[in-house]
Amino acid sequence: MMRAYVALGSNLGDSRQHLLDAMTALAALPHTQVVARSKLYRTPPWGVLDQPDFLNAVVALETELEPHALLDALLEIERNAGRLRNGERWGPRILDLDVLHMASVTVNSERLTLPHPHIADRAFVLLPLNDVAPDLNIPGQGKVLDLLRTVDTQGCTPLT
Ligand code: A4P
Ligand code: MG
Repeated sequence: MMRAYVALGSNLGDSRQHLLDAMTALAALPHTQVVARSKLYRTPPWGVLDQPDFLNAVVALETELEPHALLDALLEIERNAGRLRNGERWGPRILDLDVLHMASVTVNSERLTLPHPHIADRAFVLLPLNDVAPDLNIPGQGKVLDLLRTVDTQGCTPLT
Protein backbone atom coordinates (compact mmCIF):
# COMPACT_ATOMS: atom_id res chain seq x y z
CA MET A 1 0.00 0.00 0.00
CA MET A 2 1.18 3.49 -0.86
CA ARG A 3 -0.13 6.83 0.34
CA ALA A 4 -1.06 9.06 -2.59
CA TYR A 5 -2.43 12.61 -2.71
CA VAL A 6 -4.75 13.60 -5.56
CA ALA A 7 -5.79 17.18 -6.38
CA LEU A 8 -9.29 17.79 -7.76
CA GLY A 9 -10.39 20.89 -9.67
CA SER A 10 -13.41 22.04 -11.64
CA ASN A 11 -14.74 25.31 -13.00
CA LEU A 12 -17.38 24.23 -15.52
CA GLY A 13 -20.89 22.93 -14.84
CA ASP A 14 -21.90 21.88 -11.33
CA SER A 15 -18.35 21.92 -9.96
CA ARG A 16 -19.31 20.88 -6.44
CA GLN A 17 -21.13 17.82 -7.77
CA HIS A 18 -18.23 17.00 -10.14
CA LEU A 19 -15.80 16.98 -7.19
CA LEU A 20 -18.10 14.90 -4.96
CA ASP A 21 -18.71 12.40 -7.79
CA ALA A 22 -14.96 12.19 -8.42
CA MET A 23 -14.33 11.45 -4.73
CA THR A 24 -16.89 8.63 -4.95
CA ALA A 25 -15.20 7.28 -8.09
CA LEU A 26 -11.77 7.42 -6.39
CA ALA A 27 -13.13 5.47 -3.43
CA ALA A 28 -14.41 2.81 -5.86
CA LEU A 29 -11.01 2.22 -7.56
CA PRO A 30 -9.60 -1.27 -7.17
CA HIS A 31 -7.12 -1.84 -4.34
CA THR A 32 -7.69 1.73 -3.18
CA GLN A 33 -9.18 3.47 -0.15
CA VAL A 34 -9.87 7.16 0.45
CA VAL A 35 -8.38 7.90 3.88
CA ALA A 36 -8.92 11.68 4.07
CA ARG A 37 -10.77 14.44 2.23
CA SER A 38 -10.06 18.15 2.41
CA LYS A 39 -12.68 20.84 2.50
CA LEU A 40 -13.82 22.19 -0.87
CA TYR A 41 -12.36 25.63 -1.67
CA ARG A 42 -13.55 28.29 -4.07
CA THR A 43 -10.38 29.71 -5.65
CA PRO A 44 -9.66 32.48 -8.16
CA PRO A 45 -8.33 31.22 -11.52
CA TRP A 46 -4.57 30.82 -11.74
CA GLY A 47 -2.61 30.96 -15.01
CA VAL A 48 -5.45 31.94 -17.35
CA LEU A 49 -7.31 34.66 -15.45
CA ASP A 50 -10.29 35.15 -17.77
CA GLN A 51 -12.30 32.12 -16.69
CA PRO A 52 -14.72 31.22 -13.86
CA ASP A 53 -13.55 30.59 -10.28
CA PHE A 54 -12.56 27.00 -9.53
CA LEU A 55 -13.56 24.62 -6.80
CA ASN A 56 -10.54 22.65 -5.56
CA ALA A 57 -9.99 19.82 -3.10
CA VAL A 58 -7.45 17.12 -2.23
CA VAL A 59 -7.96 13.52 -1.17
CA ALA A 60 -5.48 11.15 0.46
CA LEU A 61 -5.55 7.58 -0.83
CA GLU A 62 -4.05 4.30 0.26
CA THR A 63 -3.53 2.39 -2.96
CA GLU A 64 -1.79 -0.65 -4.39
CA LEU A 65 -2.00 0.84 -7.90
CA GLU A 66 1.30 1.69 -9.57
CA PRO A 67 1.75 5.42 -10.35
CA HIS A 68 0.95 5.09 -14.08
CA ALA A 69 -2.06 2.87 -13.32
CA LEU A 70 -3.34 5.51 -10.90
CA LEU A 71 -2.85 8.20 -13.59
CA ASP A 72 -4.79 6.09 -16.11
CA ALA A 73 -7.60 5.67 -13.57
CA LEU A 74 -7.71 9.45 -12.99
CA LEU A 75 -7.85 10.16 -16.74
CA GLU A 76 -10.73 7.69 -17.06
CA ILE A 77 -12.65 9.38 -14.23
CA GLU A 78 -12.10 12.73 -16.02
CA ARG A 79 -13.41 11.27 -19.28
CA ASN A 80 -16.45 9.76 -17.55
CA ALA A 81 -17.22 13.20 -16.12
CA GLY A 82 -17.41 14.50 -19.68
CA ARG A 83 -14.07 16.29 -19.85
CA LEU A 84 -12.97 17.14 -23.37
CA ARG A 85 -9.25 17.56 -24.00
CA ASN A 86 -9.30 20.12 -26.75
CA GLY A 87 -9.11 23.22 -24.58
CA GLU A 88 -6.23 25.57 -24.02
CA ARG A 89 -3.56 24.93 -21.40
CA TRP A 90 -4.76 26.04 -17.97
CA GLY A 91 -8.22 26.72 -19.45
CA PRO A 92 -11.65 25.88 -18.01
CA ARG A 93 -12.46 22.24 -17.27
CA ILE A 94 -15.29 20.06 -15.95
CA LEU A 95 -12.85 17.99 -13.93
CA ASP A 96 -9.08 17.91 -13.46
CA LEU A 97 -7.41 15.21 -11.37
CA ASP A 98 -3.67 15.45 -10.72
CA VAL A 99 -1.45 13.12 -8.74
CA LEU A 100 0.47 15.39 -6.37
CA HIS A 101 2.66 12.95 -4.49
CA MET A 102 3.00 9.20 -3.96
CA ALA A 103 4.98 7.91 -0.99
CA SER A 104 8.62 8.65 -1.82
CA VAL A 105 8.22 7.88 -5.52
CA THR A 106 9.95 10.02 -8.14
CA VAL A 107 8.73 9.69 -11.74
CA ASN A 108 9.84 11.65 -14.80
CA SER A 109 8.13 9.97 -17.73
CA GLU A 110 6.46 11.54 -20.72
CA ARG A 111 3.05 11.03 -19.13
CA LEU A 112 3.74 11.54 -15.47
CA THR A 113 5.88 13.77 -13.26
CA LEU A 114 6.04 13.01 -9.53
CA PRO A 115 6.03 14.83 -7.25
CA HIS A 116 3.83 17.21 -9.23
CA PRO A 117 6.15 20.08 -10.23
CA HIS A 118 3.86 22.99 -9.27
CA ILE A 119 2.68 22.13 -5.77
CA ALA A 120 4.71 24.87 -4.11
CA ASP A 121 3.40 27.70 -6.35
CA ARG A 122 -0.29 27.15 -5.96
CA ALA A 123 -2.59 28.17 -3.14
CA PHE A 124 -5.39 26.17 -4.76
CA VAL A 125 -3.30 23.02 -4.18
CA LEU A 126 -1.62 23.86 -0.88
CA LEU A 127 -4.76 24.99 0.99
CA PRO A 128 -6.63 21.68 0.58
CA LEU A 129 -3.42 19.62 0.84
CA ASN A 130 -2.77 21.31 4.18
CA ASP A 131 -6.16 20.03 5.42
CA VAL A 132 -5.08 16.40 4.94
CA ALA A 133 -1.25 16.49 5.18
CA PRO A 134 0.22 19.64 6.79
CA ASP A 135 3.41 17.79 7.75
CA LEU A 136 4.00 16.20 4.34
CA ASN A 137 7.47 17.03 3.05
CA ILE A 138 7.69 17.80 -0.67
CA PRO A 139 11.25 16.81 -1.61
CA GLY A 140 13.40 19.84 -2.33
CA GLN A 141 10.59 22.25 -1.49
CA GLY A 142 9.64 21.82 2.14
CA LYS A 143 6.72 21.03 4.39
CA VAL A 144 3.20 21.73 3.15
CA LEU A 145 2.33 23.99 6.10
CA ASP A 146 5.49 26.07 5.51
CA LEU A 147 4.89 26.26 1.75
CA LEU A 148 1.32 27.42 2.38
CA ARG A 149 2.66 30.40 4.35
CA THR A 150 4.59 31.57 1.26
CA VAL A 151 1.68 31.74 -1.22
CA ASP A 152 -1.13 34.24 -1.68
CA THR A 153 -4.38 32.69 -0.46
CA GLN A 154 -6.41 35.87 -0.91
CA GLY A 155 -9.76 35.12 -2.52
CA CYS A 156 -9.64 31.42 -1.58
CA THR A 157 -12.59 30.49 0.64
CA PRO A 158 -13.77 27.15 2.04
CA LEU A 159 -17.32 26.13 1.12
CA THR A 160 -19.58 25.78 4.12
N1 A4P B 1 0.81 14.69 -16.18
C1 A4P B 1 2.11 14.74 -15.87
N2 A4P B 1 2.31 14.63 -14.54
C2 A4P B 1 1.07 14.51 -13.99
C3 A4P B 1 0.60 14.35 -12.65
N3 A4P B 1 1.46 14.32 -11.59
N4 A4P B 1 -0.74 14.25 -12.45
C4 A4P B 1 0.27 14.77 -17.57
C5 A4P B 1 -1.61 14.30 -13.49
N5 A4P B 1 -1.23 14.44 -14.80
C6 A4P B 1 0.10 14.55 -15.04
O1 A4P B 1 -2.79 17.38 -18.04
C7 A4P B 1 -1.98 17.15 -19.16
C8 A4P B 1 -1.14 15.89 -18.92
O2 A4P B 1 -0.28 16.05 -17.81
C9 A4P B 1 -1.91 14.63 -18.56
O3 A4P B 1 -2.45 13.99 -19.68
C10 A4P B 1 -0.82 13.76 -17.89
O4 A4P B 1 -0.30 12.78 -18.78
P1 A4P B 1 -4.07 18.32 -18.12
O5 A4P B 1 -4.92 17.98 -16.96
O6 A4P B 1 -4.66 18.26 -19.48
O7 A4P B 1 -3.47 19.76 -17.83
P2 A4P B 1 -3.33 21.05 -18.73
O8 A4P B 1 -4.45 21.96 -18.50
O9 A4P B 1 -3.06 20.70 -20.15
O10 A4P B 1 -1.99 21.71 -18.14
P3 A4P B 1 -1.50 21.61 -16.68
O11 A4P B 1 -0.30 22.47 -16.54
O12 A4P B 1 -1.33 20.19 -16.25
O13 A4P B 1 -2.74 22.22 -15.94
P4 A4P B 1 -2.83 22.35 -14.40
O14 A4P B 1 -1.48 22.59 -13.88
O15 A4P B 1 -3.63 21.24 -13.86
O16 A4P B 1 -3.60 23.70 -14.31
N6 A4P B 1 -6.75 27.72 -11.11
C11 A4P B 1 -7.38 27.34 -9.97
N7 A4P B 1 -7.75 28.26 -9.06
N8 A4P B 1 -7.63 26.02 -9.73
C12 A4P B 1 -7.27 25.03 -10.61
O17 A4P B 1 -7.54 23.84 -10.34
N9 A4P B 1 -6.17 24.49 -12.71
C13 A4P B 1 -5.52 24.85 -13.80
C14 A4P B 1 -4.95 23.81 -14.66
C15 A4P B 1 -5.26 26.27 -14.12
N10 A4P B 1 -5.73 27.20 -13.12
C16 A4P B 1 -6.36 26.79 -12.02
C17 A4P B 1 -6.59 25.40 -11.80
MG1 MG C 1 -4.44 17.47 -14.96
